[in-house]
Amino acid sequence: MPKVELHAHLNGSISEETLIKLIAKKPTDQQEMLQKLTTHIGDGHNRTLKECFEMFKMVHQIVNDHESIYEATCDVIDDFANDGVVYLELRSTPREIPEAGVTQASYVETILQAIQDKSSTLQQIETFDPKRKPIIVRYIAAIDRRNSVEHAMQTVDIAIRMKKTGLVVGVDLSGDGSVNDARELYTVLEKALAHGLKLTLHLSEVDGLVAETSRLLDLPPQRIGHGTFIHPNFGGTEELLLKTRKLNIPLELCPTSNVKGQVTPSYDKHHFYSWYQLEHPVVICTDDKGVFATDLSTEYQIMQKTFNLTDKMIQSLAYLSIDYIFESDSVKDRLRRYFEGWQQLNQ
Ligand code: 6MZ
Repeated sequence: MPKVELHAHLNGSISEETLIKLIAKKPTDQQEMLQKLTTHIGDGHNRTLKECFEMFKMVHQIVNDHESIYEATCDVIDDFANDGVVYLELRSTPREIPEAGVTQASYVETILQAIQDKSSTLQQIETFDPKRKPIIVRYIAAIDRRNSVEHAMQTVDIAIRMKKTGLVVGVDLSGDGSVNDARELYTVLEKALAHGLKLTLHLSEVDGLVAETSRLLDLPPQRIGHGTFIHPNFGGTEELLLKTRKLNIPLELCPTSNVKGQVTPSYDKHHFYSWYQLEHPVVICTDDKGVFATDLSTEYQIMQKTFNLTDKMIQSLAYLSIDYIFESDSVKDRLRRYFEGWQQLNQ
């Protein structure tokens, strides 16, 4: 089934295979140490979310120069295309790596180069053809909330500057929700909006962020990452629910991430269904398909099985996700025609 992926962090999405390949290219004295890093959570296993954030830092030790950033981005795009993803919004936090000559700007340029080299043209998203696996890729500049306000402003300025490439579509706020108060980033995020960038914010991924979430919803963002603790059934409040509903802000939901990161006790207790029943827009996503050892097809299958959804319901979820991409109406129309082509062949 063709799909769109709207919530994927680059460094969390790198497969074990790619990381092994990247380690093999490092100086021999580093290889043994890098091979010992734990970068994936297999099925039936889980970690605390804090431990997951440590795993991202381990991946960062492997993806630590222009070459590895480029190669990792290319491989992640290939992985998504092979899983039937036709439109991907990939997000990543621009990282300075002084010892490798990487600046925030060159970090983003490297990713954009990989996107340019790997992305299909819009013309290739025309009629569905099972033999081809086209993919359109866009970039979202991520702000890690553990960094300073100045760092976040630099990220937004780079995104604004590179928007003219047509590949940079938005800004994300992510990172460990228990670190810092994201209300301090309000004006930075406002600037992104003022320059025509879209916003997707990790809101209430963890408990205890009601005041912060309420304030950031005032921006408002065009999409919400996770929103695990927004709905009152899941530790949120009526006010947050009403605000989210009134603004009709789509939620990007990442079931395996939430379960393996111990934010949600089990799939059947995932907040997906409460929003789905309200007919509130939701998009199924992977978050970090590498670290959480999953892919988008698996996430759809898990939701289908857990909540007894029919094939039609699942297909409709995937199709409606097109409405929430950070791209123009003409790109949306093209994707819709492509999905409809698949539906006609699979009725
Ligand atoms: C919040 C997350 C995340 O940016 O280096 N990230 N932030 N919640 C999550 N749920 C599990 N998963 C990943 O990719 C890794 C970075 O993405 C964010 C974190 O800031 C992490 O360091 P990039 O490509």
